[in-house]
Parts: sequence; structure tokens; C-alpha cells
Amino acid sequence: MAYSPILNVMVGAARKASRPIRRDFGEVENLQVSLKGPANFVTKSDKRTEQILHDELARARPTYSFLMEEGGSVEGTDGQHTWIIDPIDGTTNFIHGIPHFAISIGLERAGTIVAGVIYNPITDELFTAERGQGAFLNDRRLRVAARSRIEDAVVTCGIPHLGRGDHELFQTEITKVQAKAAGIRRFGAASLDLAFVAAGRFDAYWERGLEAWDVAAGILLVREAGGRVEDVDGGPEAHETGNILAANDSLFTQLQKELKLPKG
Ligand code: 2AM
Ligand code: CA
Repeated sequence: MAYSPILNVMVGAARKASRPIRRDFGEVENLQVSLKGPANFVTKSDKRTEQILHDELARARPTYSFLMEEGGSVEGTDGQHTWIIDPIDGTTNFIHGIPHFAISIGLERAGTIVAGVIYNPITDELFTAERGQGAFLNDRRLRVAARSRIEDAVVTCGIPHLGRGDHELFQTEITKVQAKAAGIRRFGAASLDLAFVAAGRFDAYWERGLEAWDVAAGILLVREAGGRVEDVDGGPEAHETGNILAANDSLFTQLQKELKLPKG
């Protein structure tokens, strides 16, 4: 598929960074049988991946800023553009040898996400979007699912893990959604949850406590696929609050009614 110059840069970086990830993932599968497990090994893989992405993107656009999961913020001279990068989103899956994780690259221009790439190096599914140009899986144009009845909807979510987030609030939320939706899923990679909503595989997705790098690219994908993504509670930009709800318009409204917290 012919990509725009900016998507070309992003796709090229993601593909280059994916080669060592695929090698490392093979090694992780072997490390499952060792008592220590692959956690340290995966941290190294994460950092190496981020370095490759950083170097490729900086080479193509030397003035842009960076916001990266591992390396934090790096101010560029440009003042307008920021690359928002998660080198391996779905790290727990990666550590456990589960082939559901992705490289996620978003490009923000003056506060708006204008381009996004999400790439699962194991399945070779490449999700791309550019503002106003639609969302794609490989070369296929994406549309969010049309289901408008919550009782037909398969909803994916994130479960706050040990030591993180509000476990009680999540229990309340899942009880409410469970009473209405056809089914609930938990796959463990925010970027791919959003990409799957864009692809119409999931009808909706919600999760709290995320970071910008988990969701920047995915938010654009869902919007470009005709979906709605916002802060669950109706607050400002979802990639800044980290509390996200994504669906088609109709399901968004129905789910927000269940999940929105009262103000204050
Ligand atoms: P990660 O795999 O890159 O850590 C799973 O619910 C989703 O939440 C994943 O996308 C995961 O990204 C993200 N996540 C896990 N721990 C997190 C944390 N401490 N802060 C923000 N996001 C986190
Ligand atoms: Ca992440």
C-alpha cells in the first residue's frame, strides 16, 4: 500500500524495530521454563526497541519532540510535533509468551494526534491512520462495528493490576457492563484493543489509568474508522486523562451512562 511520507517514516521505523522483537519473542518462549522467567530479558528488549524507534524517527524528523514509555520526554526544537511511543504495548503478554502485543507510534501536532501506527510483529498486522485519511489494517480500510444494541456488543476492557488503579471501581464497572453487554473480553494491550475497535472486532473498549503512549495512535485509528473516543467521564482529551472509552456513537452514549463518574 502507498503511504504518505509521514506514515512511511513511521511504518519503516516500526518494521525495523520489529525484527529484534521477533527474535526476542522466540527466546521468551524458551525462557518460560526457567524459574527466573524472562522479565529482565524483556526489559532489555523493550529498551532496545525504543532506541531503534527513536533513532529512526529522529533521523527522518530531527526537530520533533519525543514522549516515550521508557525514556520519558525529549524536547525537540520544533515546538509543534511530538512522537508518542510505546515500544512494546502489552508487556505482560510478551513476558508470558502470548503473541498479543504491539509497537505503538503516535504523532501529535499542536495537541492533536495526526498520525498513528500500531504493529503486532508476530501476527504482522499493521494498523495505520492519518487524520482525515481513514484507518487501515494492512491495505484494508477500517470501519467500526455498526452494532447499536448494547446487548449485542462485545466489550473489551483493561483490569487494573496488583498495586495499580482503583480495584473497587473496576468491580463496580464490570458488574454494570456485565448486566448489559453480550460479552466482555480482556486482552492486555491497550493499543490493540483500540485497533480492534477500529477494525470492528470489538464493539467497545474502556480502561482507566492509561498513559498517552498506550493510546495515542489507537485513538486516531478509532476516530478515522468512524468511532468515538473520549475520556470516560466526559473530561478533556482522553490521551491526557488516561481514562478512555471507545465505541461507535450509539454504544458510546449507552456505555458512558454506565461508566461515567459523577463530577467532584
Ligand atoms: P504496557 O504493556 O506497555 O505496560 C493493559 O491493561 C494495558 O495497560 C497495556 O496497554 C499496558 O501497557 C497498560 N499499562 C500497564 N501498566 C501500566 C501503568 N503502570 N501505567 C499505564 N499503563 C499501563
Ligand atoms: Ca503500554
